[in-house]
Amino acid sequence: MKNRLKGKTVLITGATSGIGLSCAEQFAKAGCDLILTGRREDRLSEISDQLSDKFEVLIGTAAFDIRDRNACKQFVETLDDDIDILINNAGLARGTDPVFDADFDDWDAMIDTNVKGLLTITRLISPKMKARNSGHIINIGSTAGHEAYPGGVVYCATKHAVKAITESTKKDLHGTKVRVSMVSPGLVETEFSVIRFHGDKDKADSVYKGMDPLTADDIAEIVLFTANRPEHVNIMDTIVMPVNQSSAQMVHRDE
Ligand code: NDP
Ligand code: 8X3
Repeated sequence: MKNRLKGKTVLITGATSGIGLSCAEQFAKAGCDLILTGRREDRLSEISDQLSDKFEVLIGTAAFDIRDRNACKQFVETLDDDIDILINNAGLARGTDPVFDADFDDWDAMIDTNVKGLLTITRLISPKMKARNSGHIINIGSTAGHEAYPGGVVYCATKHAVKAITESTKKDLHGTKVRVSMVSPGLVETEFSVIRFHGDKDKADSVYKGMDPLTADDIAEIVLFTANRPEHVNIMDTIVMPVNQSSAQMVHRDE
């Protein structure tokens, strides 16, 4: 496949694990300079060291909480380079309780990260893209942004919001050459479920038991493909599930 990405600067939020980390690896392999963010500073410096040893690319890191709007503003003020590709990936699910039983703090964490954090970064990065008439914003949505399921009242709402934000952002930038896309995965085995179940690893493992889930690399390959299309091609959304999954609750498991 033709590489149209070499030399581009890519900002990835939530690059300390899972899909964001795989995106960092695959975009570095494609010759992109990276700016990686997340809260875990130790992981960011480890990842930066590993990728700079392996690939001839520049890697910058910034550790901050995407829920903190001032921290986001300070981070963007430090950026020297123009961002060619923004991958809005940082996000989480907390809990699977029904609406009448769920924890308010869990709701705040999801809304503040998945919706407000993504919006803040987009608000801060998109003006320069618009001014340069060039750039690509790729949001990580979810099948939960296409189908609401029980126990996912707020997580599904946040991912439906990501779908709406993607569509409105595309329309707000209509007439410019800035591209806006989304990738919407089903079950991907990362740290996602451990975090959703507040650290209960057995419960997290049971989500993927006997069903051959997607990997973070599967999704990063699709993000890379989306970014690597010719400049006149804008993929709006890619909905992707493991073959053993047909909807949020239809998951085939081997005995
Ligand atoms: P991981 O838990 O492995 O990665 C989540 C990333 O988000 C981490 O790098 C984490 O960094 C970062 N993050 C979370 N909260 C914050 C915060 N407040 N401030 C800054 N960074 C934050 O999960 P995934 O890789 O699976 O998830 C990535 C995205 O993919 C999420 O948006 C998720 O909703 C979405 N997704 C996941 C699916 C799955 O089944 N796994 C399926 C569909 C979509 P740190 O902890 O260092 O801050
Ligand atoms: C993560 C996939 O099915 O847990 O977005 O909502 S699911």
